[in-house]
Amino acid sequence: MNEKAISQYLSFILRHQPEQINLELDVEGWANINQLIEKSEPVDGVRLSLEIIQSIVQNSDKKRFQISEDGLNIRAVQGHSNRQVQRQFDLKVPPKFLYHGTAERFHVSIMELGLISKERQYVHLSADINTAHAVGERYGKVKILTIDALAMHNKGFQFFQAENGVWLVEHVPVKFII
Ligand code: HQG
Repeated sequence: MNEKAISQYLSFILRHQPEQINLELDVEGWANINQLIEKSEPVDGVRLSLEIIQSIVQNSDKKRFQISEDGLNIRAVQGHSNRQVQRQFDLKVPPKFLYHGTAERFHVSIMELGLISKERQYVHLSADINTAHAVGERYGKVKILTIDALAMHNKGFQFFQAENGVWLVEHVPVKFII
């Protein structure tokens, strides 16, 4: 079984395109697990089952998914682009610095526009450089940006933290990128 491919499929459905399989997500991102199992397409020839889903949720390196306490529902905790989902995250005071890993080739544009969320609802930041590196690596030669998060907070920017530790903010203006 290709756990990575199944995890990517779940990310695609639960963050971006539930419409593709006519699955409903509520405003907090929850989908009914039985409906997900019924409606999902096979991944590399493997049909989703409750056991497979539970194993993916437990093994997800970034803790991308959450199963509700009653076991009935599943969601991606962050990373949504789907506009049906408008999760309420807790406001949190960030540490002095947060990090964002990106590609070197995006740097010029970032230093013009700041960090923008593009397709997603938030810019994603991490508290440690290694995570930022892993995120940036997906795009090629990595550029790590240090964000003066506490200064942003002091200017009234709202920071949120998802259940898996990822920091979220709507936009990072250029002057806070160190
Ligand atoms: C870049 C994955 C040009 C930004 C990761 C990033 C993360 C700009 C890309 C999570 C820009 C957007 C999110 C500007 C931002 N000009 N480029 N002004 N502002 N960008 O995928 O942060 O494995 O939407 O630097 O690990 O890369 O899927 O965001 O390179 O946690 O669970 O535009 O997704 O998690 O890309 O990644 P993304 P991200 P999963």
